[in-house]
Amino acid sequence: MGNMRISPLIAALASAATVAAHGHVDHIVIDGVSYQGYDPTSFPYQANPPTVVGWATAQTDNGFVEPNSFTSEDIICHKSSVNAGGHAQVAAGSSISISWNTWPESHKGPMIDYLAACPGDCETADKTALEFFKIDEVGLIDDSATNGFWGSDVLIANNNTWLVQIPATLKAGNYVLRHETIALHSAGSTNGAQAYPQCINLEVTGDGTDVPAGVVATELYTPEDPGILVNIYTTGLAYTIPGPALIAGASSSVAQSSSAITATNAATVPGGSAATTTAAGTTTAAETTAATTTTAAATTTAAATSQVTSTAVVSTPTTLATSTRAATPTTTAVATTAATAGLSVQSLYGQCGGSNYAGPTACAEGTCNSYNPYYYQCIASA
Ligand SMILES: [Cu+2]
Repeated sequence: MGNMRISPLIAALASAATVAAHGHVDHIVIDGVSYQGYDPTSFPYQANPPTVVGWATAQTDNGFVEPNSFTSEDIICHKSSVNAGGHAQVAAGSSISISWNTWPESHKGPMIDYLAACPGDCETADKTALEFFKIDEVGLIDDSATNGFWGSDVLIANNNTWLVQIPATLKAGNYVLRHETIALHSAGSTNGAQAYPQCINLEVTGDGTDVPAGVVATELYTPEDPGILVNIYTTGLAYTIPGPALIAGASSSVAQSSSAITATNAATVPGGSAATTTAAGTTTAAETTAATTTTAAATTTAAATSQVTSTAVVSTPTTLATSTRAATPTTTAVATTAATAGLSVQSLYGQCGGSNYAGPTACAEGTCNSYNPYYYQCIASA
């Protein structure tokens, strides 16, 4: 298909037909331990939904927040969000695997993660006062792919899972992780972008001292930001990821891979001890079965009866690209072999070199330009 572009109209029709395929964060995995997320499509209908690490929302259709609502509370942690009743513990410097139940390929856009420190427990924090700082962002990676190869495409290629690293120097304490994709398939029209923020409560441990400055979520974006009002169906797009700059020292993303689940925990409630020892959530089951998921009260009957459907968590690392304007080479990825496999010559705007890159280094058109040690790209000759 080469550089053929799908028109916004066709894309809009396609999205209308696939509304049911929108997704949400089903679970997260920290050091092999899975914690259930908030399921907006089922929990609101349950008399006693489980206490989870994900914030509750009222978007039972897996919907989105439109740009006209970017200054409303809905943009904080999604529509009518309510603080999660529990949290998960994570060491500063560790990575969290955020697993969506599904995501439609047509809904291309950036993947962005923020943290905000809670003054006390995040379970009772005032969401309107949370000040978010950005800890990772991946936007348009390869414009030469049809309609571009985006952060959302990396998510999909990695089993609908996104890996984010908690900054190693972060001060210990309670934080809200705001994980988000912004679908841009209709963003060429005013109020056409779709934000899908979801929040998770974390208790970060460690001996760091950094608490980066942030902004309240209602000031993150405007409907006219170049990364919000943007036609992605053009060639040569230089995409600007919306929101504040990454915090100092952060790389745009860590290498994406999925995490095998070896245990399942319930969320820890405030005042409770670590989840691994709380009675309510005793670690159970799973026993390294990759397909195990997240029932809060994972019972020993598990496997056969638990929601075997949702995950497909595997430990096979993917080799997808993430962009790299990184200060810390050790945590950056690159690769792109998936996007370029099978090609002996790279196309215009495709990657043509960089550490860990295994794809073609010759450009079919233009010349191979080195932007940094991790990313070379075929660009039009001057
Ligand atoms: Cu949609």
